[in-house]
Amino acid sequence: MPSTAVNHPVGPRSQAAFSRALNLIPGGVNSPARAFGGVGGSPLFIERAAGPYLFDLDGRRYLDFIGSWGPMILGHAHPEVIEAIQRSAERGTSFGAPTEAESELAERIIRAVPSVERVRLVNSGTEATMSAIRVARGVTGRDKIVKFAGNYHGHVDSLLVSAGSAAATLGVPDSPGVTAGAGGDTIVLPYNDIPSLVSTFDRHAGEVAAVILEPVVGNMGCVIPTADFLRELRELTRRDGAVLIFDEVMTGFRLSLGGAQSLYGVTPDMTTLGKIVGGGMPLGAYGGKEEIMRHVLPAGKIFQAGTLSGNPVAVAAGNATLRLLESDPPYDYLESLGQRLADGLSAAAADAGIAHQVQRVGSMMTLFFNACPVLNWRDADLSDRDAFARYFWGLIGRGVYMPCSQFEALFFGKTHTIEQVDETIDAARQTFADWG
Ligand code: KE4
Repeated sequence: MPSTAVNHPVGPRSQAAFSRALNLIPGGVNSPARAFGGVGGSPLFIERAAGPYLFDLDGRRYLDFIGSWGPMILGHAHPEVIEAIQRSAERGTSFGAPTEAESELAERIIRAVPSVERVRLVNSGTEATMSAIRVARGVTGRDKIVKFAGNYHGHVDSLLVSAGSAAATLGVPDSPGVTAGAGGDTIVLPYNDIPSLVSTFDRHAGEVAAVILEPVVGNMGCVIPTADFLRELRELTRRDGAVLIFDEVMTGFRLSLGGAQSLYGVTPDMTTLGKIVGGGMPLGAYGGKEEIMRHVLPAGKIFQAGTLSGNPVAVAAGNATLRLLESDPPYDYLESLGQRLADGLSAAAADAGIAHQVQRVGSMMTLFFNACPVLNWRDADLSDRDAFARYFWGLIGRGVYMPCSQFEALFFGKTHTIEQVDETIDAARQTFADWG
């Protein structure tokens, strides 16, 4: 674990692998969040993972605080999840026909998530949010949607407007290729800003199909809703007849078994899910009130489809993961680890005289290099990106793998230990000490 000597963070085999990939895949990666664009340098190429650890091509071990950007709440390669995947794959990988396992996963989601009475399984968080927006527009007959700057909902054209995550990290929050037609009905507001919400519903009464948000934001770093924000949003949308969509792709099954909506006691009309719900396999879901979901084809007329939707192998991973979360909820343990890590990182930064904020809900958290609390994208954008990059590389060199952007949340899971949290805090102390 973390040593005082900082190894050269990226070994020769990772560097060679990246050179090869650059000639084959745009930017050498299949998702820009992995490109280390926000911290410079080249990415580590991973050979395998187990529990809380990643192992790169050069045989180096890292304590993983990305967890595949959220799914790995049970740790990597959990034996019961792996066994479920193997057993399912041996019976065939895809049928293009319904299976009982899909109903089992649907039952688990409906049982856990308060807003979900009916659910449709898809292949990613992006598909889930894209579909939910279409359903909301189809059901209400309205065109406009409201999102919040710094929130990321996948690469849906109408939502790639002032987007967070890699879009913010790499400076394309409004991506080329998104046409005025695709984004023209999207209203972008500051997160946590109730007055702008009220004035928007005054000005566009009866025109808003849906408001979509991250109920706890991970994609501009961890930004927490103020006490009234979610409640006011629920009341305004109920009064106006707009569909309230909680994008819980990241927070679902992360913050509690029922996600942020259970934690904060605010029930949306629709919820989108991903990441943990698939146990690390390609699986997303969207659902909500029966009176809304009954309009989805073939029950209703709103089209949404997918060759591999409800794929049996992905569903097996999802069922195994949710079964383990239901039978032995890790949330109290994760809360205690999170408090320890937050307190320790904050103390290390404070002792080094480094301006910072630690913002956390459960096992998602961000250390902002920022002198002020971060309530919205404008605040987050003032964070010191260079300081974050130095922190990131200092920890990598000490065997700790943090998210490669100031505008992402870190995650940890059930296989992380108190000792590993303490070692992470020590690695941060050593890193800050090197700053001189
Ligand atoms: P996917 O299409 O990547 O499965 O989900 C999109 C998405 C939707 N909603 C929220 C709240 C999300 O966080 C995401 C995806 N999150 C990013 C990480 N911040 C995925 C990492 C990546 O893009 O590679």
